[in-house]
Amino acid sequence: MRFFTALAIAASAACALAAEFTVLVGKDGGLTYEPTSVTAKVGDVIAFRFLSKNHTVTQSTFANPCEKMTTPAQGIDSGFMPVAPGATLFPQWSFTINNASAPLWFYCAQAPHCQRGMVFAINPNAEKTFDAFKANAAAGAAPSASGVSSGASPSASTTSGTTSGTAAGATPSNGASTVGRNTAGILLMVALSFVFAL
Ligand SMILES: *[C@@H]1O[C@H](CO)[C@@H](O)[C@H](O)[C@H]1NC(C)=O
Ligand SMILES: *[C@@H]1O[C@H](CO)[C@@H](O)[C@H](O)[C@H]1NC(C)=O
Ligand SMILES: [Cu+2]
Repeated sequence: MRFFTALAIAASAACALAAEFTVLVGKDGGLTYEPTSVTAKVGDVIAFRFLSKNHTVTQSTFANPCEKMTTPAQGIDSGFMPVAPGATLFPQWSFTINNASAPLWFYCAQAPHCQRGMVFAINPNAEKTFDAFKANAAAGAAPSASGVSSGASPSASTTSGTTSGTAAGATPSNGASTVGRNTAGILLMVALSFVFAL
């Protein structure tokens, strides 16, 4: 009983502190992620909203910006998210940060968007900066950095855009879903707290 109460409090606290970042993909038809990087902590959700064309959010390493990460683990990948011209519903894909110490690197796999600078970073640092990553992408250059494996540990997991915890992948949802999901999450936490407190 005491354990469950503590658990409920911890769950509520984690929930209250977790932030959600919304990243706009292809805003105004551009080859862009907006913002280009975020600083996130464990539990934060990074939600990508695909606004145009046919882009992806694909995890790479710092050293090889335009290639999907395969080691030390398979990178996560939204897959292609086509958006018809004039669409009013936009696909959304998100995942949760589970290690804020590891910078995470992403690009669009629709050639040649990555080489044109369509890259994104989570928690870049002084040693591995977003600008260096982007320059590397543009150059299509072979890696010069040595710390590949340390920066490339798989520290994000994919989840659907709902609180039901369905398997990884892309869950098309409309533009208003962010608010709905947050509200649902809070309600779920409140419900869990209640159950645990009993
Ligand atoms: C999106 O791009 C991929 C890769 O180029 C392609 O295979 C797919 O057919 C495209 N989807 C649409 C709907 O254009
Ligand atoms: C988090 O990432 C850092 C940097 O890559 C790594 O040293 C550390 O072991 C990771 N922690 C966990 C719990 O995976
Ligand atoms: Cu793209």
